[in-house]
Amino acid sequence: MTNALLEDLSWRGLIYQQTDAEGLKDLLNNEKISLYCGVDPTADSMHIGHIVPLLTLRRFQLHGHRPILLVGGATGMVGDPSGRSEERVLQTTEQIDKNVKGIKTQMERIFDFKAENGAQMVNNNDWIGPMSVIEFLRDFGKLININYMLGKDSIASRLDSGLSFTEFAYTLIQGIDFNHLFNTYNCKVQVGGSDQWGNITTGLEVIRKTHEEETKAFGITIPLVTKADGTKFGKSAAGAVWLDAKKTSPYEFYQFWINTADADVIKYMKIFTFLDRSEIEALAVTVENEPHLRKAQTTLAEEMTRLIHGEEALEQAVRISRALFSGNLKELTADEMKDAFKDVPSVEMSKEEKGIVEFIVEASVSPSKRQAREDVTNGAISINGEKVTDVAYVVGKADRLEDEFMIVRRGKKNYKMIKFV
Ligand code: 545
Repeated sequence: MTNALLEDLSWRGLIYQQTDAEGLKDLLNNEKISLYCGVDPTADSMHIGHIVPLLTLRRFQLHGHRPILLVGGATGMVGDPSGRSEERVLQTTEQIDKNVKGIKTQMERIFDFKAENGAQMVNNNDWIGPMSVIEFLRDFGKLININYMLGKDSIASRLDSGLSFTEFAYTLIQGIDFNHLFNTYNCKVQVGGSDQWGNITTGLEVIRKTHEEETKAFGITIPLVTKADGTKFGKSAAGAVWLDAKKTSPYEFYQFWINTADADVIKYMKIFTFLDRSEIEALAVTVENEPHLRKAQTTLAEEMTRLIHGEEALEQAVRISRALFSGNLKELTADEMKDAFKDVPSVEMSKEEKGIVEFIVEASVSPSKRQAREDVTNGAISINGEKVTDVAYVVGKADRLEDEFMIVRRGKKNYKMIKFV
């Protein structure tokens, strides 16, 4: 027998390792389960790499299973050594509390909390926090052999470069979590990125040692998202692509997906969107036959921006993109312009009134007065999307947006942001 959900996950390339593929298939064919994934509050926002396991949990939810979303209020205070070559700096409890809030809000967007199989949010500080050292060592430490722990990648790879006892103990705390959720919610599966394999299997070890022979739990890991050209996934010119709109605006977020290479776009649609197989396969044909239309990229950008930022933010992102493409800036608000031109070169200038020719030379828009005069008369210069063709024009207060900035364009695509000080 096959299982539709697992077949879909494997078609999407979402399965890297499984602890017991046959056993999991039987389980999913026989019952609706609870399953979990954890996120540590090491930052106040997730970036797009972090959400792949959560989106996978959402796929389980769409098939009737119940997702449990764990925020690591306790584990965040310790620090997971998995996938890291250096010891972490401890965070303050205030910082962690703030981060927990940010992450919870972002998780809430992705799931349904009201359905019969509504998502459940938990914080491991609720059961790890009150645990005493003696309880930790006697009830759990005793179950795990040091030799077993030394075999874990996250630990073995750090033995030479250095690993504190604190980070060494991390995997056992995550193991206790899985056991706790197994006991409390009958949670039978943990999902995580490939770096989480060691922590997930520690949990299975704790469950196995504290339960009867036939009790069974499972682990699945998801591969790291890669790019066809070998560069790191999830980075834009400005750095990581965050879910927090204050760190990565919806317009930048939208542009990130729009700029996906043809060689990657179908893979990303499978990993990140909830479009079904036939829709994605139809888009794959357009990438082959009419790549210049960038239909798949547009759909990917729309789906992702709508999911993370909502319909209104998506519409705004599309409006900014269109205005920039057509050069018709007049339809944008001052805020939208600021957002759209965040990455264009900028110069600082004084608020003193100046003739247009002098102004664009000082702003380094045109290289010389002679060229500047020619640019203006030829209609090559515009201010905030409005052509200026009169060499006698005086640039002043009326040209400043919010009395603060201005967008000057020379030719088709050369934009400059002027900031007034
Ligand atoms: C803690 C307690 C549990 C179960 C899991 C955890 C967290 C886990 C971990 N996960 C990573 C993480 O990154 C910080 C996010 C910053 C906002 O450290 N020990 O929390 C990442 N995770 C998602 C994927 C991951 C992983 O959130 O699993 O592989 C990245 O893709 O690194 O009981």
